[in-house]
Amino acid sequence: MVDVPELVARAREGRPRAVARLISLVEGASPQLREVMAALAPLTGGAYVIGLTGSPGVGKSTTTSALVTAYRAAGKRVGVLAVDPSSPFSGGALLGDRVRMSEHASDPGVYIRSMATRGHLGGLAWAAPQAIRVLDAAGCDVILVETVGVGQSEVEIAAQADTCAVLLAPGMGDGIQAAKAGILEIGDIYAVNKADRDGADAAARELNHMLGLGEARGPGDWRPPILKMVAARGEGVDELVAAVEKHRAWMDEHGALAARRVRRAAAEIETIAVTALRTRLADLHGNDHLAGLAAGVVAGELDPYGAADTLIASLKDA
Ligand SMILES: Nc1nc2c(ncn2[C@@H]2O[C@H](COP(=O)(O)OP(=O)(O)OP(=O)(O)O)[C@@H](O)[C@H]2O)c(=O)[nH]1
Ligand SMILES: [Mg+2]
Repeated sequence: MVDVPELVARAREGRPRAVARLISLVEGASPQLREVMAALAPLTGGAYVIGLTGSPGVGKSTTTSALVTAYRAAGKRVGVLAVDPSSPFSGGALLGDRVRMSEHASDPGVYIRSMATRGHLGGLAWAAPQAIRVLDAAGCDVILVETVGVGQSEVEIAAQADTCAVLLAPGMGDGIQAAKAGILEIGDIYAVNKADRDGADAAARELNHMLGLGEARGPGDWRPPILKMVAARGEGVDELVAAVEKHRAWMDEHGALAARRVRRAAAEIETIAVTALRTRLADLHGNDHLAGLAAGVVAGELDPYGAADTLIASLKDA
């Protein structure tokens, strides 16, 4: 058993091991999480969450690392949550990201953590917001969430950030891939990275065209800018930081930040509730009540809707 108040107090002091421990509790779906989240709740809300998404290999981690450098130079404490769709739910840093982030490894003002999507009942949609809460409560001013733009929950996590940056790179069909993945609807900022390669201008034009097609904006609406970057050389990163600032200011002015955070919390609550219900339903598998209802449906004595209603009603007393 973990001494939660003690651990939270240490995390609040910015001790990296306490922060890591709390995120491990999230990853392990610890029964103590309820207590952890109750203790963290009054400490959250101070961090600004920036989502970065895009196709595999467009330069998200390189950009994230460059953003860390920029925000550190501005004296901010920074948290990084890198979400990886393929690796096991290990909690360790990914090899490639470890290399790209290595310059920040010894900086006590930076927390870097990677999480994988598999291996948990509620999945990433359940775990990521809670990991963000830990980083927020630990005093991070800025939290960068890198998710690869494939898969619904990865895309959603980026979309639920305060500001969502979508990265593309020049190359055949990247824009089309982005459209397929649904990431052309979610960007508050678009950046064509690897602008040192041929085709960056064409990619930016294509993107501009594709964004224009779906446009139904009013005069006061936010217009997502399209930037060009060479993240590997840090070029265009200041412009990205400036665009985030501008988006933030726009949201403040329009009450959009509060609305977005309410939407994010609603999604978080819903995921926790649905996961809890699914766990309870799974516990019913093979139990006599469900078996009895199923037998009734097979025999034609019950219809499946009526049986499901009975099952849901029984959860209330369970
Ligand atoms: N030429 C060029 N290469 C870049 C640039 N930015 C990143 N790269 C390279 O592109 C490769 C992928 O970069 P990452 O930052 O790991 O990309 P990612 O989007 O995080 O990749 P995944 O997390 O695997 O989806 C690396 O070899 C980088 O060095 C750039 O501006 N120009
Ligand atoms: Mg990466």
